[in-house]
Amino acid sequence: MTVYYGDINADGVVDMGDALLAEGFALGIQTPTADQKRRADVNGDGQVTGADVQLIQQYIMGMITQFPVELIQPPPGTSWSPLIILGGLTLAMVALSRGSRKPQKSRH
Ligand SMILES: [Ca+2]
Ligand SMILES: [Ca+2]
Repeated sequence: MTVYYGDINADGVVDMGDALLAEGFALGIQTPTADQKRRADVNGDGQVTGADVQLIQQYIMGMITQFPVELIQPPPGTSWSPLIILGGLTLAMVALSRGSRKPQKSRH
């Protein structure tokens, strides 16, 4: 199995070196390349923040075995399985139905 997300320095393992790199990106100390940014954004929100650093640390500690981004966006070069597409559609539909159900506040 290829390691992609979380493996920011691309050495095949997710370890503290990657967590430190992610921290550097999150704090703005280091500027990631496009590929590094994609590897570091493990929750898939398009930005590298403390939340991603936390997820990478949790992964290293074995608290999680998968990053949230892997459920919504497979690593580049991976073909989309029908199951993932179905899951993505479900997520999109949930997001849409949530958006349309905004509570209407009466303004006075
Ligand atoms: Ca690494
Ligand atoms: Ca992120």
